[in-house]
Amino acid sequence: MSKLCFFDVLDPIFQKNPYPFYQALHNEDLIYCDKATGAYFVGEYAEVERILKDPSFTTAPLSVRAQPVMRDRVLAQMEGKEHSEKRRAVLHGLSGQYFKKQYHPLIKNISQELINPYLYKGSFDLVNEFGKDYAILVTLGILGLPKDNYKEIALWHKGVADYITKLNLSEEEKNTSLQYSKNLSDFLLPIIDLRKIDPRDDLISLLCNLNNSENIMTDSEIIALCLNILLAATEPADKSLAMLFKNLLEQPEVFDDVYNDRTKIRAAIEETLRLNSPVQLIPREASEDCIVGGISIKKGSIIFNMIGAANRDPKVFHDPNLFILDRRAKNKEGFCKKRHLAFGTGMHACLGAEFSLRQIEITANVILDSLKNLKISEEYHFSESGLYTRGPNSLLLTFDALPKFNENSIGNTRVKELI
Ligand code: 2IO
Repeated sequence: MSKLCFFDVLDPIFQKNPYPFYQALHNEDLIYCDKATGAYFVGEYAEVERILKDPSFTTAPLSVRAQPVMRDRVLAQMEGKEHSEKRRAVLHGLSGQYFKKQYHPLIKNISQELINPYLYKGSFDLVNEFGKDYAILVTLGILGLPKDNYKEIALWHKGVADYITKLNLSEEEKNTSLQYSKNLSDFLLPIIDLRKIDPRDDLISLLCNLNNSENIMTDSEIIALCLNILLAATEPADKSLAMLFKNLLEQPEVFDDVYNDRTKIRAAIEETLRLNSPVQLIPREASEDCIVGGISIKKGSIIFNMIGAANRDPKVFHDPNLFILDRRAKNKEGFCKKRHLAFGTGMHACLGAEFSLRQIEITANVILDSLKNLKISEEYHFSESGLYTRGPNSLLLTFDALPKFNENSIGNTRVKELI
């Protein structure tokens, strides 16, 4: 039976580095319980998997965590026919059929355009000078939203994300988040009206025209679905991309291996998602009295599934704290008994999983093809943050700068042709 261990989820030591807490959880078979709120934190792989697959652990926590800023129910709050229909529709909009034609060039162009200004510089911060803009621009692209004021939308998105993912927001911060959510809604509403009359080939048009005979969606339902996608597609993207490059560049021989054989990028992304899961917590509520890890838990209790801990469970992953590129290929040797839970599991498992893997793969290729002699800067100090969604605060990289365009020496050669 697990031991109940009271802790403070807001403890700065835990926030700074939760990984030793995860290790203790596995070594000593613990379930944490937050002293202030009474919420449980479960990290054993088998229990997390069971809880996520068992509908008696509901997504009710999202009605307080997410609904106020999503302005209506998100997909994870739905079930039955409504859930399967809407989920299938969004999945279809993100599927391979559109990917090659639309999303691949979109993602590639955004990545290239964002990287171009740094080609002559020889250094950049992959999180703050690339990843954050990249994440929001790709999401706006797939939704088919205008990009002209993307910086403002990124700010509003951050406010909405904070409301859901920060565990200690002040009343003032909550009000700012609610205002930003309203701003996003005001931005979306006229576009939704346009797409209803004149649909285009984008996800937002698909959402607007989802209404079948028995199920007419209200504007707030459409907005909630748009905000759901905006958040779920943006929030983890820069974090995963930066951790991928950090993991690769920390082991130069692994970097070279992937550089020379790009089919290995997928494995590197998957291993990054396991080791540095961008979504660390998935909340559920016990709809009846239950037993978790042998401990009795009362109906109505909140349970945070610690994805970051489950993905380092030594019962499932050999040497769980190490980045092992071919871990999944070595499953027969016990390196990886199951797939990571970074996308969750069960009926609410991430519907953008395949899309996001392809997205990060395309961008990683653009970066690898554009930047030669890529290294982590000697001035770089790693730090990461976030309890719910977690990622590096920055990632300073250096590479060989292209020679500056010089009219006298290269005459009429256009910069474009040089790249
Ligand atoms: C609105 C937390 C980035 C989702 C969400 C809280 C619902 C759902 C998730 C992920 C990732 C976000 N939950 N995506 O954990 O849509």
